[in-house]
Amino acid sequence: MLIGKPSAIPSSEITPLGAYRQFLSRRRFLRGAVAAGAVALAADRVAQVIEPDKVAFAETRLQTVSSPLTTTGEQLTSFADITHYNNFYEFGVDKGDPAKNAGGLPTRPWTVKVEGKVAKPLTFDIDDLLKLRPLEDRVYRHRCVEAWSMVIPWVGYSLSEFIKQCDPLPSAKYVQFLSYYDHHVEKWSGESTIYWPYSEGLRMDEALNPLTLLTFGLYGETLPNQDGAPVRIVIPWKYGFKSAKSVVTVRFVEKQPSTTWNDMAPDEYGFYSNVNPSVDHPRWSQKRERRIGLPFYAQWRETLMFNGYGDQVASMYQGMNLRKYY
Ligand SMILES: Nc1nc2c(c(=O)[nH]1)N[C@H]1C(S)=C(S)[C@@H](COP(=O)(O)O)O[C@H]1N2
Ligand SMILES: [Mo]
Repeated sequence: MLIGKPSAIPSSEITPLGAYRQFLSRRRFLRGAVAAGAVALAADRVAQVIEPDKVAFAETRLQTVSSPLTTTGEQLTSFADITHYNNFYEFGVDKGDPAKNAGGLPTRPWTVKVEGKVAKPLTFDIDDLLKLRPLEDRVYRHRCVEAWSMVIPWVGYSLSEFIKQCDPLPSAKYVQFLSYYDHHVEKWSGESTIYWPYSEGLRMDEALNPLTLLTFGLYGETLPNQDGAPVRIVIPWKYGFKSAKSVVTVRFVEKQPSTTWNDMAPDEYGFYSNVNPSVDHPRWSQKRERRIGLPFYAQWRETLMFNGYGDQVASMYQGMNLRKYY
């Protein structure tokens, strides 16, 4: 039976994304079959119904190169989990809400405005940003402040490459990122008491650290809306909330910028928010984390200082009391 056909793909080709595509193509086939009517389907019509699936994926496929900054050896979190267990409060407060509600985010046309302490303000079109540097595959551990984690194959290039193009002035000591905000599109944003737009920020050296990724995709494809399309920041040694999604403004500033979670609850969320197993959140421990998607007996693991990226980032915090600057 044709509906069963995708399962004929050899299991060696079933990557987490491959399995997800099979699931989608099966679903699309069913939808296509309904659209074609109850009339018996001619063989060539069936082929057409299946074919567009490949086209749809081809449009979102990104050309990538491998990266020396990738993390290896850990099992990747499945595409399904990465795209259905999200925090994106503009689209609702439950983990499943962004996947359901972010479909209306208008990701084209899209521009990123650069302002503040720069030689001159600039606006970049997303399609030019995509071409600015070769896109790298970078697998990173992703550790949320709520003590869960994933392993995600992101696609992007170092934020530092973008910052070079922005020509910041010597007075620029911090970078602030602002997310897209339109309460007509993001009708769910009223479910929380956040002051929109979502804002995050980094000290300049953190922003320039090669690990900090300007991120356009995951699993080799453009970002799904719920993961922060069309462009987000990823800072693998910090808690997930530092990584602003769907960025529209990059602002270079002299003083530490105000940031969403730090403003909301400064005792719970510091500006730095480096992953640190020895500094607990006031309401829960940060010593351990639950890896999403693993069987329950294998989920819990020790959290690593700087999420395991200490070799590359610890020197930036030398002499700083990380209990005070949490
Ligand atoms: N604009 C915006 N960015 C955001 C958030 C948000 O609610 N809005 N949530 C943050 C939090 S708390 C986390 S843990 C990560 C989650 O990223 P993910 O859904 O891709 O795993 O996005 C961060 N970036
Ligand atoms: Mo988070």
